[in-house]
Amino acid sequence: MEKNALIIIDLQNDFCPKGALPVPHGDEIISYINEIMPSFHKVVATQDWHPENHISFAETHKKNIGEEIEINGIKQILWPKHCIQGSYGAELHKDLNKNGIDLILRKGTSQNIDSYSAFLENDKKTETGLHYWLKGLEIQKIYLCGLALDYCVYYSAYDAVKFGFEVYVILSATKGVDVPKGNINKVLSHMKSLGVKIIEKL
Ligand code: VGL
Ligand code: ZN
Repeated sequence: MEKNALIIIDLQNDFCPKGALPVPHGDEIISYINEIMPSFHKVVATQDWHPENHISFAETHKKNIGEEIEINGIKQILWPKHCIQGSYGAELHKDLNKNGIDLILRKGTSQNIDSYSAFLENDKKTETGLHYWLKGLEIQKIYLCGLALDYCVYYSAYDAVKFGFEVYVILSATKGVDVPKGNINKVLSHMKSLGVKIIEKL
């Protein structure tokens, strides 16, 4: 039988309502995620985990939130400070069932490069190592959920396809920010064109 894994992207306080970079209704997917966890051979949770003066923070550059800059040829949207290493905002949401998680992977830990994807940093070269772990366990199908659909979930799906996994995105277990407006529909069509299977529920 083919082995599958659930990858829960960035279900952290800062991406939930009242957080520093809130995804609308981000916390409403948690109970469903807890419910489906037992259906997978392995469950991975990622944590966006940035140093204080991370390159992705508007404050680091004394620029405005939402501006886009280019550093070493890599486009970077500037975000409010979020998911600072060791902070409350960086913790996984308290309602997420931690006992069901096999691996917690931290990303975006280097000062000078962001990492939306759970697989590759934003230079599209530096590996997090997650694909080795999954391949080492002979996992072929991966199911993505979590926050935010049009950023970290999307980039993770993109790379997962490139690494040769069969990739699913579970819509009722993810929420997006839709920034800029229309972004969610744009990434959904792009993922479909890449062969990602967009499903409503498990
Ligand atoms: C994310 C923006 C900045 C995400 C992380 O988890 O989608 N978005 N850092
Ligand atoms: Zn981030």
